[in-house]
Amino acid sequence: MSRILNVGAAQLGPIARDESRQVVVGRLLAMMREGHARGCDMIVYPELALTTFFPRWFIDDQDEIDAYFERAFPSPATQPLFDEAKRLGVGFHIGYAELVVVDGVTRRFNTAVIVDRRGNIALKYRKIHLPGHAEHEPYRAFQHLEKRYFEVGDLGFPVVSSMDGNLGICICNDRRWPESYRVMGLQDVEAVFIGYNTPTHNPPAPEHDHLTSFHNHLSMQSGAYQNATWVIGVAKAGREEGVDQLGQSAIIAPSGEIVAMASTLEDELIVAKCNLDWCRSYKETWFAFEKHRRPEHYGLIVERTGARPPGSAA
Ligand code: ING
Repeated sequence: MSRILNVGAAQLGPIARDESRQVVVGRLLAMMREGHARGCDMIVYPELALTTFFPRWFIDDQDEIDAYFERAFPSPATQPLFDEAKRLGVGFHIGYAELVVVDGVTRRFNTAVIVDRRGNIALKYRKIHLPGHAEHEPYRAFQHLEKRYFEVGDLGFPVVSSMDGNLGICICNDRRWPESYRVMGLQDVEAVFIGYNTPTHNPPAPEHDHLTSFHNHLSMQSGAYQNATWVIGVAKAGREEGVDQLGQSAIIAPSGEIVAMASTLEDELIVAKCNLDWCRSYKETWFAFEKHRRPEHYGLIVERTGARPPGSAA
């Protein structure tokens, strides 16, 4: 009997700066109900799915910044998501800005969780590859201040056995780094959920703008194929507070093939039947890690951070 995970990738259109969590949660619930009606077991929402993508602005008032964060999850505004998921018997993945006080120190992370069909948080992940910059850079048409507003995640890239499969998470820029997938691949991951907010213009490198979509799918399709896992990439899309963000949410098989893709820049649910057993034919042949990997030759990947040309001093 194959292990089938019926996945609904719930792409979000823009969220306005002043849009309340209650209104956003209403949008999320509508897609959860649609997904349930279409047979989904798991609904996948984007990165920072509860608010507008606030790192696009330089905000110097900490209270204003912290208003974008969740101090509890579920919180009163998000509890309806947990309640409805439990009532419908579906699981979901969602990204949010997490504020937590540990030993009297306030910590802030770009976080995502998987909630199982009983409403329990089965996995939490805190974004590790924070793109952008930490200081105000006025030359930019818009900022990308994730390095300012969030700490680097401290949970690694964990994989959990839940919903009858091995599930993992990474967030947005993480999907461009092969290490993210490989660490999960070495935990036998079978489905990776990835929310993203990706502007179609990158101020430091406008010459890449026309390749934003290609680089998005290239990264996720490679990660899927090279680690024999499903990858579900879900966008917050459209023109959000004047910034155009990529859509093209996609459900990608372990073969690297895109089996479903969004075609709008709005709230759009795309659904696919993910046969988790399809991973096996790759994990037991091309990517039988135990048989074929040679870690004794991979030392630089962990020992060295930045690239150094041949002959350069240590
Ligand atoms: N976003 C981008 C990503 O890697 C980025 C980073 C910033 C791309 C600016 C283009 C322009 O898809 C996030 N949130 O990591």
